Amino acid sequence: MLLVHRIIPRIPLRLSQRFISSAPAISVLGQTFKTDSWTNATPQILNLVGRDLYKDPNHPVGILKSLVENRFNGLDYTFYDDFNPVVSTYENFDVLGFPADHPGRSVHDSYYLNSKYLLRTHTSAHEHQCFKRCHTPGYFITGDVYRRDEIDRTHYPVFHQMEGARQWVRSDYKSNEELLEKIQADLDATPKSSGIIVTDVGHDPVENPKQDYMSERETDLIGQHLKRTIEVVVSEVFNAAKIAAKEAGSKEEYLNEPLKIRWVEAYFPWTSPSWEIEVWWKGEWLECCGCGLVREQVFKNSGKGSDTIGWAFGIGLDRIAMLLFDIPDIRLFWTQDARFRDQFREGKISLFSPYSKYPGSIRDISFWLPKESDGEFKELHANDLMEAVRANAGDLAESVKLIDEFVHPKTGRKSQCYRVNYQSMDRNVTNEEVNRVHDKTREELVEKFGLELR
Ligand code: FA5
Ligand code: MG
Repeated sequence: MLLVHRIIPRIPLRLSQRFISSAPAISVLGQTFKTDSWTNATPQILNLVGRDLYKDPNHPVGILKSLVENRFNGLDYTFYDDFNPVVSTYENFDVLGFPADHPGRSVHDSYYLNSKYLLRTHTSAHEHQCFKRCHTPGYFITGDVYRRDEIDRTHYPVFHQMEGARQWVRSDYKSNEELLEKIQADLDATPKSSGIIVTDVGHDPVENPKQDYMSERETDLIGQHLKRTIEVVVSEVFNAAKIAAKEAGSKEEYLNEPLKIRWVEAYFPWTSPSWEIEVWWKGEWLECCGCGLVREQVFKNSGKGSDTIGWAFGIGLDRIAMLLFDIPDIRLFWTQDARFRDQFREGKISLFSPYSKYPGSIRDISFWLPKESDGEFKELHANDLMEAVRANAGDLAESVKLIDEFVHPKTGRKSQCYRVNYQSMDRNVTNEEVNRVHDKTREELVEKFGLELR
């Protein structure tokens, strides 16, 4: 089914223009958006909108989603997975208190349909709606999120997040004492995780403070409730991964050790204090989830105000699913190849067995950056180069790396060289095809950004 339709084919543009289409409008999931100078969502990206991998019960991302949801079934949470990925800048940024100059708002980092609408960059874009309309104390939201980013085995411009949140309304209780007792009771009712070692840093009272509208006791209890909830998610998932690895015959040392996790302090504009959780997995700390106590302003913007206190977290599903199912390349999630898709079944964690490895084909792009009239060279944002590669190569682009950079001592001109590995997961690629794709990308970079190829 064709869910996304571009009205007019793209035409090449000049150096300083940021939009990719002169089409007057683009349509996404049946809604039409007038384009303007902010429009930078490419047809390749728009084609992925509506694929809804997380709703497929037999897809690794869908299996992971169900694993988490089932754990919290019956614990007063509502599960949402139907929000439109097109959101307003108000929902994605303003309502959460992102400052006007926050880098996340930049056209280099996000995919805009126009100056008012973008593809959500995180599931937090729906927090205020859920706080407003949810009839249970907590909720989960799952969805696809979109970010312009580098190209390699763990980065893809679309990935999946699961948002969790929980609120307590002060006026529901006769006294603050009663409220605190309820939070304590909810904490006691939260399943305890087993077989994990947790390091907790607490929070810095100045850099990562409690909010004025909450007491020390509220902050402490709700923080504990938040952390215990996330620890349950993490231990559930990673212990399942260990069982799957053992079943598949792995004898690796780490499978018999308790899971190590640590809390580190973080910053998000709409939570305070804030943290991230990291998991020690095969020799490195892996960042899984950002979280914190929701700021009063979000509750105010949801029509609730100082009467409500609570927490929220956002967990990335793809990297965890890669570990869980032993999937080596994030692009595999998007393949339609039955040799991938037929390996996974609802409710079951199983390790991926690679069906074959096709050789890669390396090409470099070397160029001089253009000079401005004042003699300064104009930088090319790496994400703009990544987009040009993606636009022409699609999922053939396995990785793109900056491998060389220098300024000419005499002319002061700056040169860069990026290396692209073209490698399909599903088939052999011919040299002719790679050359054609690579040449198109080079031409496009010259036309759009005024680069001089070397
Ligand atoms: C956020 O997106 C916040 N919305 C999380 C949050 C929610 C904080 C609620 C506070 C309250 P962050 O950009 O760090 O935060 O992303 C959250 C998680 O998504 C990361 O921990 C990581 O697991 C995953 N993630 C982030 N970027 C990528 C990427 N490019 N590819 C795959 N996973 C990613
Ligand atoms: Mg982060």
